[in-house]
Amino acid sequence: MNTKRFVLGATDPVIVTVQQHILREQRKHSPHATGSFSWLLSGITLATKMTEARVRRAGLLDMLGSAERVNVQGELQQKLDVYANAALVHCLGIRENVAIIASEEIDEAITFDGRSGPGKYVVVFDPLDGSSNIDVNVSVGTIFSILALPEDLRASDDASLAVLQPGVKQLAAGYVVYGSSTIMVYTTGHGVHGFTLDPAIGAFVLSHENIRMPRQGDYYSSNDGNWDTFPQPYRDYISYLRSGEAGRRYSLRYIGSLVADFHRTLLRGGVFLYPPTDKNPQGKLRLLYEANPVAFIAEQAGGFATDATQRILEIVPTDIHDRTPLIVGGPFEMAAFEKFVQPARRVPSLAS
Ligand code: AHM
Ligand code: MG
Repeated sequence: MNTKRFVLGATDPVIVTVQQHILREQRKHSPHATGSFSWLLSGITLATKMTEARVRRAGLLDMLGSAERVNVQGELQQKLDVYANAALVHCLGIRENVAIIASEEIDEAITFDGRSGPGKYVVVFDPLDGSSNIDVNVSVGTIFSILALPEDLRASDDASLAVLQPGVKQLAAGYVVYGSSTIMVYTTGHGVHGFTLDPAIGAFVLSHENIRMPRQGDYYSSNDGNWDTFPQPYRDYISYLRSGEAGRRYSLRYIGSLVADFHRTLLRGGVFLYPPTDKNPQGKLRLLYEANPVAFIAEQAGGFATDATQRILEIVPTDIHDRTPLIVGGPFEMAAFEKFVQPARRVPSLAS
């Protein structure tokens, strides 16, 4: 029988969705991959599309304001925090390859399959980052990190042991920003790629391939309201950036949603800092589901992330909700930071 082949013409749109991209990358870097990993990531993209639909219509759906519940961090949960968390728990819970999850909004790690089933991944996430911005129509996001289930974990072990792995062990990390458009950025250790949600077709479509951070940017990003309680070396560093001595006078950009502040820093360069403060002496941001994913992405894009004493990705967590100072930025800014804040470890190969 004669079958007609459909051939795209030069003017036809050629799109690459995030699922296609993941499969293509897997074929390139892990030819024996089973597709299980892309199945897991499709659970995350589905959950983020559910959340994005609510974020877009929040004011029309009684989705604004507090849920009148306090999470493990002692923070008042917003209705959208609760919804975004439930969407991820649901979408990952029906992926049989996910063994354990941990969330900013849940006290303990959750085991899906008793670790005797086929689950081999651990997923850690901040379902809705920047929740103080939800009610005022400012960008918020979802951040995630994927780890392998340790092979030596026994069924009787506490599930959080599977989660307490340093960031260097991440298999993949990413985030979605619900901004003026919705963008997903991910890495599996082979560069950083960005996808814009096309609402007409409901798919994340490749829009930013192989993102590299600029060597030097124009912005620093920190909560200047905390200036008086920043340790002196941080104040000296920021004063240096403002002074023009770095070859340009840096401007301040601060949204108050890590995911949005980091996304700008990734594309435009510069530095984001959340130093220790009087209120948060250990830093405010959470290591496992905020700092680690961002650090993995930054390093893959040519930047670096530190807590001012060591590389973020090498910190060994002791609790799933551990906090850390976070300084993340491009090559120029991170090399300069090293000179101001001791004993920050040398920034590998970025100093020039
Ligand atoms: P959240 O995950 O509960 O929203 O809190 C984390 C947020 C980050 O997105 C942001 O960088 C930081 O808190 C802002 O904190 P501050 O308001 O102290 O500047
Ligand atoms: Mg957060």
